[in-house]
Amino acid sequence: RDRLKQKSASVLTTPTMSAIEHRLWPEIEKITMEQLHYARLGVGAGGWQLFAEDGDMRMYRREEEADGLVVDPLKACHVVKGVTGHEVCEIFFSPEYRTGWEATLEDMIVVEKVSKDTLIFLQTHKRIWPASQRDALFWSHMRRVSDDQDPDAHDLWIVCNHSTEHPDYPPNTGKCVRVYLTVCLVCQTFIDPPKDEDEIKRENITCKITYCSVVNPGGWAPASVLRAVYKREYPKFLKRFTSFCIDQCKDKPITF
Ligand code: 16C
Repeated sequence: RDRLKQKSASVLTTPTMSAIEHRLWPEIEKITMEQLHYARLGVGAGGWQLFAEDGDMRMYRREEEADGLVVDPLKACHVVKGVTGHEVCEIFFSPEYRTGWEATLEDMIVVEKVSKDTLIFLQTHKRIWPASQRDALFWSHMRRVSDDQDPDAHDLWIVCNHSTEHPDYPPNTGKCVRVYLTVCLVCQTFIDPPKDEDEIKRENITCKITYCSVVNPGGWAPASVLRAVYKREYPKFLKRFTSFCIDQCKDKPITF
């Protein structure tokens, strides 16, 4: 634990100055902290139903509708060996990796670079027949949070994505209907300590992942099709994303 704390001391513990000065900052701060709290609540209470299970991966959902549209919240947990929470969050956040793991993506641009830990993305996603194609405009914020809840005080990283507006990219003007999303990925690193004199190797590291998502389809989409699509696509996403992380990190020095 001390070694992990020492390793983490050099990394960012607070958001960068330019993010704090941005017009969206109060919202980014509020939603990110709310999402962290929500992710840590677990699935014991709150009516979560298990819908997918594979190895250490568990996926839960709650059936919910808003204005006749399916908005089922999703919560997933997974345990991945050989990568740190910082590495997993970096890969989820950084635009350079996205096409390597995001299978539903058709196109992506960075609309604004708020700071090195906060970006605004515009994405178009593959069309689901018979609904219209969807796009999403959202800020994405990544940070390390000191963990005062856990007596072991493990390293904790979060990426939070939340829909926003931008005057240059108004919704529903072209062929796409805009979806509205709140997503978070929370990662904790655990080290199974090797003998004192040994350095920490990838085989000694485990990353515990919690992924939460609520997506409002923004317009008509048949409920049965939508539920069938997310039951197939979310497990596919988490398996593909985590194996992509393992593959990206395996020959690189560990980033705590
Ligand atoms: O969190 C994930 N990815 C992040 C980075 O891209 C980010 C993006 C979230 C996108 C949310 C979904 C947008 C609509 C997708 C349309 C689905 C196309 C499926 C095509 C199948 C051939 O936070 C990982 C996201 C993993 C997404 C799994 C799929 C979720 C389906 C939800 C249904 C949305 C409504 C679509 C209405 C037609």
